[in-house]
Amino acid sequence: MKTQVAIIGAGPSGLLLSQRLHLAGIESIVLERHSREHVLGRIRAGVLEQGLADMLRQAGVGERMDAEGEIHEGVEIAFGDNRIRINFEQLVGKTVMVYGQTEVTHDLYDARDAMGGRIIHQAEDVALHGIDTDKPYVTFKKDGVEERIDCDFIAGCDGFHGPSRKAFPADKLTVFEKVYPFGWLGILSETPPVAEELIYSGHPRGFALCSLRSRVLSRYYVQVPSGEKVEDWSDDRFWEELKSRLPADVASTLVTGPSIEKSIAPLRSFVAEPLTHGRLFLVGDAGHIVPPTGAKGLNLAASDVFYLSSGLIDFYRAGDDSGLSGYSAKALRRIWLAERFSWWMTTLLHKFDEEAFDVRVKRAELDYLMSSETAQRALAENYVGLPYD
Ligand code: FAS
Ligand code: PHB
Repeated sequence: MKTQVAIIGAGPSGLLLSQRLHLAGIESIVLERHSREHVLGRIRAGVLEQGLADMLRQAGVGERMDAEGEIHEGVEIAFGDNRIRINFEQLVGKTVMVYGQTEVTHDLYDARDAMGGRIIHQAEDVALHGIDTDKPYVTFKKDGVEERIDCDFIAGCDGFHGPSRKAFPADKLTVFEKVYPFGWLGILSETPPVAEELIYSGHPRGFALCSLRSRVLSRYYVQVPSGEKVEDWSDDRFWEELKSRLPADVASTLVTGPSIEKSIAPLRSFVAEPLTHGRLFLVGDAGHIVPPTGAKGLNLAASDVFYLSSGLIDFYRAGDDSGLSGYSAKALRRIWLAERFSWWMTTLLHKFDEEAFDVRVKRAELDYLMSSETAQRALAENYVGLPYD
């Protein structure tokens, strides 16, 4: 097989990149290790920055999002009964779209199908070759048969555990990592959300988040120590723990119900530098991970796709490779700004085994946030998403 861009991974990064390239007349083939059902069974992000929402609209994939998603003008930050609403609209004149990553992936799949996109599922043993030559290629097995795709470029959209980052020569890659001593136990329930907007709650027992997918589908999280097993968390135990971490009036109106999904996600901050080696480009979780406290994971994948697709379009249309050679530096600048914000939100709102001094500093940080419009504007500016340029 031959194509212009071989894309490894059919998550949001790979599918959105394939869609944007197709609309610019650039061919791609997407290789995915799992089935479509498996990919669509994942429950992950819930908040889209305006930049991602606009990209989906431009890619012809925004209709259902605009019909079923919710525009949110703010979020609530609570610490015990101290609460502050961060009013994005009033502070920075922007909003966010609440629409599940699962639905985004669904919509991208439908768009790729409608345009005859080539997505090969259950591709096994994907391997990258010749990435530092001008004729790279990818091999894989499909139904036991060895296949090969010759291409001009490879986009590694294969997430944190994929093969692309591992294809870098060890001496050409530097990684920066912080592993947090806790994870998020998340639950999806067919219950009305407890509030109109998201509530991020810090509490001496640990962090909790009240989110949603629609007016009848709620998404909740509680911080749990690393090593916790999801099977040790009955629904009742989850609901009691969640209530114990929320302001009293919120806890009293919480509608509980059976979980339709329950899982634990570990939290880490991770960046690989550079994101490019030869003809291979890392995109999304393949190149970086953020703790989900800042709702940045999916949104960073989107800005990577924007930068890389723009560079590829300039290359194929005008022979201009400046976007490709500048991709890593440009993407990493926005990545590190989001890493900082996600680390800050996580440190501020989660329970750590801290020294007394650190506890007091955190209390002062919260006091400053609650009392300073400037601090609230800084949070709002980062939460809605820093500009792509
Ligand atoms: P993805 O991991 O989504 O997609 C990578 C794709 O590559 C997958 O489909 C995988 O099957 C495929 N792949 C891997 N290895 C392969 C191989 N060898 N061959 C072929 N294909 C291969 N972000 C938020 O903003 N908020 C959240 O609440 C949130 N929750 C999360 C919960 C979990 C459990 C995880 C893991 C992540 C969460 N994230 C969250 C982050 C998440 O949304 C990512 O940022 C987003 O999925 C990034 O998209 P991709 O870069 O496409 O990576
Ligand atoms: C979610 O709805 O899954 C969600 C929302 C905001 C976050 C993280 C997760 O910061």
